[in-house]
Amino acid sequence: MRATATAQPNIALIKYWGKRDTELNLPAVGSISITLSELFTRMTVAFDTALPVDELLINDEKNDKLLPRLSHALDIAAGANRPRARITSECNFPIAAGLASSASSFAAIVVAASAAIGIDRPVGELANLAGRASGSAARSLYGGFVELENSGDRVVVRELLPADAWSLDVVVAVTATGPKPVGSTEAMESSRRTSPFYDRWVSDQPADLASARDAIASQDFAALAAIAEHNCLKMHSVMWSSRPPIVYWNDATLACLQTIRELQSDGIDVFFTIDAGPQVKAVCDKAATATVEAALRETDGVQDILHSGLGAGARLE
Ligand code: 2P0
Repeated sequence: MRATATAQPNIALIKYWGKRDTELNLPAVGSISITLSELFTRMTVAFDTALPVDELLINDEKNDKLLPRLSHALDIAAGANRPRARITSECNFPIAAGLASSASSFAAIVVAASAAIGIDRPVGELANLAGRASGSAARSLYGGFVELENSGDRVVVRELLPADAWSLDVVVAVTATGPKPVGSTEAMESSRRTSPFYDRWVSDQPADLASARDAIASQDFAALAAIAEHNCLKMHSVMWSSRPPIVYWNDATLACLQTIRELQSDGIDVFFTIDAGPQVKAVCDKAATATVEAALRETDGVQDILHSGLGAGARLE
């Protein structure tokens, strides 16, 4: 009745933004991500028939804000008639600030809850259930480069390249640590309803996915950089053109982009990506990590730097 699982967040290089079916939480577009190694969420689920309601502790503090969605994830993994549970989560990076904490949390809870209720599920099924809880979480079931395919009434996720096949690092420039103004789920729906660019975003995505797949298969850094930056800016254009506008960037976000452009013009293998928050993620060749980290640390407004290699999918402890 009790199990612990660990999952690492993932960073999308080709982004998920928009839903085809809000009831089943099916994405409107496929996506490609990299799973990180150094950041983690470790989640313990203990079902207890004596408990009247679910309880959640994150880093030893009671948290009622995230509880409803995690309770919903327990229903998905263990059935709505399940016993109530004590959920204990340990997370070594800021929550709800655009660092993909929901991906690692929902991946970990689905793995832990399945084991705690006594159901042995293959990884593809766990990914499908995690995706119903939170779209990006489906990708954290796998390590390295991961593709989530958008077809049918379930998500299909697969590893494109293992974590150790390509020596890349991700340097995260943290430019603000508070929670974001609008959550991704609500922001995506607003984009779908109101952005004049939304339909084009959806219809162009297969071409971007194909370009990224080719770049990953041939480990062509320049090609991956070009398509990932393009796809990221396109997603933010959809957000900016929504009504009301969804702008997650701050001054330091833009300053980091400028720093990365300067590094690129010095011949450094680095590119940026930005999610539903103001942090800038710089993906670089491991040989360039120290240079990229130093340059971002000196950039105005950068509060902290995290860095990580590529890592493994979610697993039971
Ligand atoms: C991604 N993001 O592909 C994109 C890029 C944010 C920007 O997936 O509503 O928390 O739970 O399915 O997965 C964040 O959205 O959304 C996200 P839900 P989720 O990583």
